[in-house]
Amino acid sequence: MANGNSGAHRLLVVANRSPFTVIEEDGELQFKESSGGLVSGLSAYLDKLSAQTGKKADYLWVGWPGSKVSDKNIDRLKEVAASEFNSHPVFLSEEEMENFYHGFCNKTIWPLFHYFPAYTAYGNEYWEVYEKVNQVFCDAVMEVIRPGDVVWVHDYHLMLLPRMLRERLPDVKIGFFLHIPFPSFEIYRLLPKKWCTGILEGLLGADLVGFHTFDYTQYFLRSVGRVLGHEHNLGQIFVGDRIVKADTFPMGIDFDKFNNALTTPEVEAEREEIKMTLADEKVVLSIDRLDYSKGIPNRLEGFELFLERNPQWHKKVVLALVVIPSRIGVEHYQAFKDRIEKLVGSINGKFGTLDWTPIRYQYRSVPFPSLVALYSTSDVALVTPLRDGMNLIAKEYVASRVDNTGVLILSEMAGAAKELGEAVLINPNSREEIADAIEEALALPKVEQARRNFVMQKRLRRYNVVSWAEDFIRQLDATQETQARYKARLLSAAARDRLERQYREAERRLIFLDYDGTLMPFAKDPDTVIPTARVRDILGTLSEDPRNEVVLVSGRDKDTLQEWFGDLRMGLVAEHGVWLKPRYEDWRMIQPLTSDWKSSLRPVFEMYVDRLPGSFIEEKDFSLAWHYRAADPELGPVRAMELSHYLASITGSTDVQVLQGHKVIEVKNSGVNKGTAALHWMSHGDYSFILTIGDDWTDEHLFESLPATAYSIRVGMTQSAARFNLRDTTEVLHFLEQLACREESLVPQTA
Ligand code: GDG
Repeated sequence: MANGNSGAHRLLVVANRSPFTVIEEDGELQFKESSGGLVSGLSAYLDKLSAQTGKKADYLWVGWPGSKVSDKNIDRLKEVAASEFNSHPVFLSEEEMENFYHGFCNKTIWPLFHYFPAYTAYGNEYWEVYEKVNQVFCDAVMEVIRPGDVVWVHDYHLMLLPRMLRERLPDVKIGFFLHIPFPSFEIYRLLPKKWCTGILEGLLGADLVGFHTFDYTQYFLRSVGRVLGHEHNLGQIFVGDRIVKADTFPMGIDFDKFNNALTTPEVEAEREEIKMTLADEKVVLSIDRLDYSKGIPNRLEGFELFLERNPQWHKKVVLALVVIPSRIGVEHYQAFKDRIEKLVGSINGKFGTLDWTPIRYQYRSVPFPSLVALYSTSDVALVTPLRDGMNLIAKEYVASRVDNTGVLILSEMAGAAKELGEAVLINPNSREEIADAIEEALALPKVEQARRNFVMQKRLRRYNVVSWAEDFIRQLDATQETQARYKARLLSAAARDRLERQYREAERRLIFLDYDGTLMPFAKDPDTVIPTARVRDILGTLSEDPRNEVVLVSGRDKDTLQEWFGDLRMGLVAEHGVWLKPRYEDWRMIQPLTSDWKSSLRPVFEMYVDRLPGSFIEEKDFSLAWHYRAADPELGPVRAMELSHYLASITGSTDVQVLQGHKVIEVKNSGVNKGTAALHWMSHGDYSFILTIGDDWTDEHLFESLPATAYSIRVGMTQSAARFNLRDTTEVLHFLEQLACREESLVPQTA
């Protein structure tokens, strides 16, 4: 980590590309500002950040500068990158770039995440270099990061980076934003397991993971659940003791930049030129990077059908087709360009005349003034991607329509369609829909055009790229605050010292311990969760101490507890408080109960065992439990919800209650719980120290029944009536071991 002013809170933007491109020619460096969605979008936000503080260095952009330079120019490159572009260059060899950028990024992730599995390459060498390059970025960040910096990682090139950074900087604030779609699980799972897991774990190193649309966020959460087994609550995922939030942030554009550009002399000149050339024709604009995801052939076929069906429009309309060079060198792209050019030739050949060319095709980058001139002079924009994370072109077209006219035809497969519902929405796979949409757009009255654009512009103006970035950073702060609140509940060293002191000083101590999830981690089959020698040792040591009364409070049946712990000098509670066994005494029921209800409910449980493979019934003396830990992780909770609703409806007027534990639904007599069982001990002795540890909500009854001075600890990072949290069973055992050992070494051995 770099030294520096620790008071300065900078934003470190980390993206594959720098905000500039460097070229070395005859030993001299030439710098060119990069265009493109992310760079132009974020620069508006970064400019605002600079303006707010009055100084330029409030952010630093870490990225690859576009080419390799000779060793003698490296220092100079770093210098100019820092002074001119607030940037820190990452250096990659050509071979790394080949396997990383052209390989894993653009031949594996890009096609797969855009639903082109047939184009997806699964080469292991790509994955290895992807890992390696993410590590190079991690090292580059480590070189420049200062305490207090916030790291914002962008896009699919760097999905492993958040975790790599987290391992080296556990407390740094990290946000990640994915600019492309996150695909549905059925597509995502096509990746080899190691990559599936690695990518999700990589992303979960961040505090906040952002997506353009609600669907992408849901698909991500679903993959996290299916692949890693982490559940979420409204997008909040507990990963160990960390909270990670997944949320939706539809990226906006720099609205004013497009809306105010028309009056600049450069744009005016460009507009005049276009108007002179296409004076008598309506213009349908198509502009995209050359990419198979953008649906350019589909749109050409749709235009062709439109011309076929509408001879009255011949010579009155042109399609201005601008294709921006991109990813030159990836084989699909070259083949794709050929296909587009063939189609253009064929359509022009079929419909064109000496004085009319239906498609005006250009393959080139366009400077900003030409781009705005094209947007603002075109009557229709035809945006038909087969898949697109967001699609900024659609938004920029609407923003450039200062007089509110113009019609946007937009694919419903673009993220932008979620916000631009007033556009003419089409399915890009249907040439009929595209042809109909062009016809509809050309005939749409100006008043209706204005009405639609007015609504869309209002939305784009308000949630522009600056609001988008501010919203993201605000959420990132909020996630870390939530995280800090949870962390504050962890049993701190100071609280632990206090607890241990009171423990040592107390004459009589009462200790309640839950078993599953507290002393032992869960397993698919509860019968296999047999206490280890270590657990028995801890319980043995604690219960041997004459000042201790140790009680194991479990939901398990009494025979199992008897078999596992009957030889220890401790109290036992089975079936969540139905059965008590004070030490040296026999088992007894807490109160007279009946189990007649079991026979009528058993068939209901059996029906759910049939409906959910992997689930099973556990029958205890006074309860029935339906376990579903080993079942399908998504169907399980659905069936559990159905079962518990059904049980609640049929047991409403009876004396039984329905409990939901960790992957288990249990029915038992009401009025009996771990809390009522604990009262038995608390009312039979005068204890100056009480400690309770439990992990699920059946233990909450226990926590609530305790006096305020008692120590209560909930295992896992969840809200609870307990005073403290410990992370997991490992921490519990370590804590109890220390309590037991310290005591042993402090108490003089008299025997
Ligand atoms: C990815 C996702 C998501 C492009 N060429 C020129 C130029 N541009 C500018 C456009 C626009 C941006 O680049 C392109 O953005 P898109 O959204 O259309 O698409 P991708 O490049 O595929 O971007 C996409 C985006 O990230 C943001 O998250 O929307 O879904 O695929 O801003 O204006 N600008 C100029 N000349 C060019 O030649 N002036």
